[in-house]
Amino acid sequence: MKQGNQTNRRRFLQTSIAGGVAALTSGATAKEIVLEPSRSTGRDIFETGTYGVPSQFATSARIKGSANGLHGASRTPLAETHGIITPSGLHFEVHHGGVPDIPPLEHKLLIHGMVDDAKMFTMEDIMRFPSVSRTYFLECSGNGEQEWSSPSASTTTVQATHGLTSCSEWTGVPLKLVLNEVGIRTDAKWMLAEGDDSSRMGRSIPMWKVLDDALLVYAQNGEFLRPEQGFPLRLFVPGFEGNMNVKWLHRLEFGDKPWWSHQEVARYSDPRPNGKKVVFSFYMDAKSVITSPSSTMRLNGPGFYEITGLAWSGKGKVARVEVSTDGGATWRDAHLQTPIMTKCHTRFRLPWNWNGRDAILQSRVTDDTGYVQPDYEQLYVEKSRIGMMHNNAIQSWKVAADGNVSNVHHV
Ligand SMILES: Nc1nc2c(c(=O)[nH]1)N[C@H]1C(S)=C(S)[C@@H](COP(=O)(O)O)O[C@H]1N2
Ligand SMILES: [Mo]
Repeated sequence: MKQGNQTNRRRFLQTSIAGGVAALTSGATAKEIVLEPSRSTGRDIFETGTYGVPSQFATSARIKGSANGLHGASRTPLAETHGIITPSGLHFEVHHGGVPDIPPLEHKLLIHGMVDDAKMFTMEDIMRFPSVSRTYFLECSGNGEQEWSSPSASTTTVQATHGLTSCSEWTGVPLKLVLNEVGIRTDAKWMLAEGDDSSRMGRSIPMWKVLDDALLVYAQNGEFLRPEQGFPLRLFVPGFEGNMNVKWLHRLEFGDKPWWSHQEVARYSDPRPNGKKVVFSFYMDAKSVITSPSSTMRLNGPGFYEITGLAWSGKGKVARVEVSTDGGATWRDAHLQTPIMTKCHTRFRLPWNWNGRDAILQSRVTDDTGYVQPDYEQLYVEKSRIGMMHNNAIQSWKVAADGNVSNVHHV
């Protein structure tokens, strides 16, 4: 039996090499491989607790309270996540007033204002409505803020430059179903969503979005929301800036005009070159970034590497991702991994044979509205020279001849 496995293994390695991966410089040849005898019995099921944890050898690390000035933020280590789903425990977090611990049996959602019948819903009431599960990205509009205002150090990783985006399967109730129970008056044009944390986060959401795809979310990646993501209930407005996805949701008020809350007037508004500020920008524009190779990684000599990364758009699906290895002089289409879903991270991949010379890696996404991700020069013109929110410019990583990859911001 064991003999058979060894032969299979040898055959597998031989076919791989014959199959055209000869450019790989690492990996032992079959004749060097000596299989160890079977291991002794491993750990028992419950030895590491009743909830599974990653391997002790998996080194994914979070940066909590990272150096971008945002109050209470952690970032997703994008270089160390695979596929499109962010593990719940690595979902980025932004808290304006800490994380409250809310007992779900005590939690209630008040729906009032321009409605026929104001009502209070328990979590049990909400979960009795028909639910849906949808995979969406969530991105803080402050993602990349530092890169825009004052380009950060060459050792800044993709976690620090782009880690305020994550992607999960969210389960919840379409908000419009619940609204049938209260009867929204026809003159209601806006909804205020308010959180039950100390920041009392309040955002005005336009009625058309409420009736389109807004969700009352209670679960994430197959289990209840983490406290940090808004347990027991959060508003989800797919493709809209993170801030509008109000966590610990306890109040929805309907009215005929926006509330001009502190968040929308002071913080989540965008300066423009003409000195004016744009409010209610809502959408996260199409954006992409190469997650590997990326800053602080090291390439082990010339040869084959896979360039891979993530692309997304708050307005729809990713239609195309192009990759440049020469600082934007030439571009090649990357392979888009299916499924490609609306308002969802899409994984792209491109094989690359590195010749060992200096290279500048960039990615550029086009979404299905035809919108193309801008470079920094375009961003300066279209948005602002010194910006804060909604940086979706093309990111550049430099691969030096010694294999070291660094953040060169833009070229
Ligand atoms: N109640 C409440 N909702 C909130 C926040 C908050 O501080 N309190 N932060 C907002 C911001 S700025 C962002 S970017 C997202 C972050 O969601 P996450 O922590 O689940 O990633 O939640 C938003 N919803
Ligand atoms: Mo945010």
